[in-house]
Amino acid sequence: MNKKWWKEAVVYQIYWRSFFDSDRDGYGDIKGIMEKLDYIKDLGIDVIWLNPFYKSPDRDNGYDISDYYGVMNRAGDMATFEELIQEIHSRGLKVIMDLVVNHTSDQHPWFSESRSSKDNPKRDWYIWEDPKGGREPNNWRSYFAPSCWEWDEPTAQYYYHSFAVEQPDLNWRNPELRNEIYKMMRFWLDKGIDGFRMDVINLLAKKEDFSDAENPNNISYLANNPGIHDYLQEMHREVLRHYDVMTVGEIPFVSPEEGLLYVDESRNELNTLFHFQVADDMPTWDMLRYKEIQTSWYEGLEQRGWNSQFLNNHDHTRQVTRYGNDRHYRVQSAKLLATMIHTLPGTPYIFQGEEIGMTGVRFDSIEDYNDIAMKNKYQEEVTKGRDPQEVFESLILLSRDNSRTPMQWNDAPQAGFSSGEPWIKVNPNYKEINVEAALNDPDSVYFYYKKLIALRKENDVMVYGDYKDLLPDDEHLYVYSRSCKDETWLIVLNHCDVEQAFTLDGFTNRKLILSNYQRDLEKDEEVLFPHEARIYQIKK
Ligand code: TEU
Repeated sequence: MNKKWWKEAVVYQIYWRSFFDSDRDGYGDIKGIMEKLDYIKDLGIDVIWLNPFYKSPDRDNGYDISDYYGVMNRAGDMATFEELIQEIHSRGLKVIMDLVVNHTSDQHPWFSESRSSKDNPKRDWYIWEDPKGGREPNNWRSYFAPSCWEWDEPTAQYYYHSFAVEQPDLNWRNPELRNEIYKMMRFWLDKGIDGFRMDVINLLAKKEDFSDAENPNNISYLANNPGIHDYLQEMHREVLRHYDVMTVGEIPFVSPEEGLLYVDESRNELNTLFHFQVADDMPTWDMLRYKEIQTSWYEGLEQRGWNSQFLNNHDHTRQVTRYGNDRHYRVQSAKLLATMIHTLPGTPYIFQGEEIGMTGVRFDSIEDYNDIAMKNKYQEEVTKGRDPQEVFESLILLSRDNSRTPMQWNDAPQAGFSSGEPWIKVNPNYKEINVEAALNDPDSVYFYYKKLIALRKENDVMVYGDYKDLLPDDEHLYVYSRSCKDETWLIVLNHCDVEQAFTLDGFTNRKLILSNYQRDLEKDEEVLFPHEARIYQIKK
């Protein structure tokens, strides 16, 4: 496969509002990121992905943009952002920004114009429909609301929103709108950023026909509609091909066959993607399903398109809580999951705090939560007459706030995140789990990540090697190889709470390169401890 910097990179996601607060307003900020760049550089990171910091009423934490050319006051200002780009580049790092162009905020001036009258020149920049039989045009749900249609009194029509009511969808059929977006993309690229993480980019095209869905709860009708590839190819022609940048599309509801259409190198659309088969199919760990997903994506994209590897981000419960065992084997299972993500084919992502094994959270009441997805769902269910406590309990495990609590820097009040009142409570376990403690412990999750990242830099086989699952039917062990011309690596993972026997017969000329247990392998190499992970190099 063609070599590219973004294939070899390790990406670190900064959810800035929870990263480091430099001005005591309770929100992390751009200056705060600047103060921590050396920490990120030391870990071995190549690329930083910043969640959106454009001007926004902040109903959906920055994913509701009211001005694409401005910086949210909470985050800082444009001059500070420009300084941040310089500081990032001067350390040899790169930075990609979130691009949120499926929808704007309902406070965006474009939307104010669009809703003002049916003949406003921007009417067609959003999606408007007449009522049908006195109600919504169809039975579709949105991600965050019971209907994807919202009635707007001034012009007596409904507008379409894939997410919250406050996030009207843009109409990508309109060429003027598309050009306006391309102009905005060039504005940021010309400032020197190195690419985009593209929010729900496969939702841009809408169905031609708004007839009812058979099962409105399966909201995949919102995505992958005809026209989407034309828009992305146009975006590539108009903007992306003129810069050496990385693009990663957030692409829900796709199989590997559909995913390939977005990232096939010969199609000139996107470099790589986040698909959500793991997040959507696996509320908790499911080894057989996970292996199936990995194999089918490897085979589906092989030699033609590039995958991304992640188990959590700002929308998903932290991986050691959701997919590991944060109660009895937090450190070991955090290391095992890291081993897996950094040795599977694709670019690995680290979500801030993952590198110290931060966990999900369990607050006492719905009042302590901020997540609009969780709050809207809670309201919807309680309004139906369901027991509020029961509804609350059912929403805790997958609340997006699980990953949004402040970064735990040390054991000082507010975990050293802020000397003000944080916008969301800190996880009470910060006294034990924090960066300072990790840096003082050579066996910490942090130092394990550092080793893994360094290994990836030195060994192309981790990036470009062929992948083969050697035990597809085992429910606990995940054993696979990565191989290049004259080198094979063997990754052995025991993803469960009990020991497992394992034979290394057939792998004679082996050398252990990394493991998450300190023990004498000479004696009992063929027993795998709970959540044990090993990487071997096999010489021909
Ligand atoms: O998320 C979209 C989203 O909710 C899905 O990608 C979801 O995570 C996936 O289908 C798995 O179930 C993006 C942003 O990441 C999120 O924070 C925003 O709220 C949302 O778009 C709207 O902009």
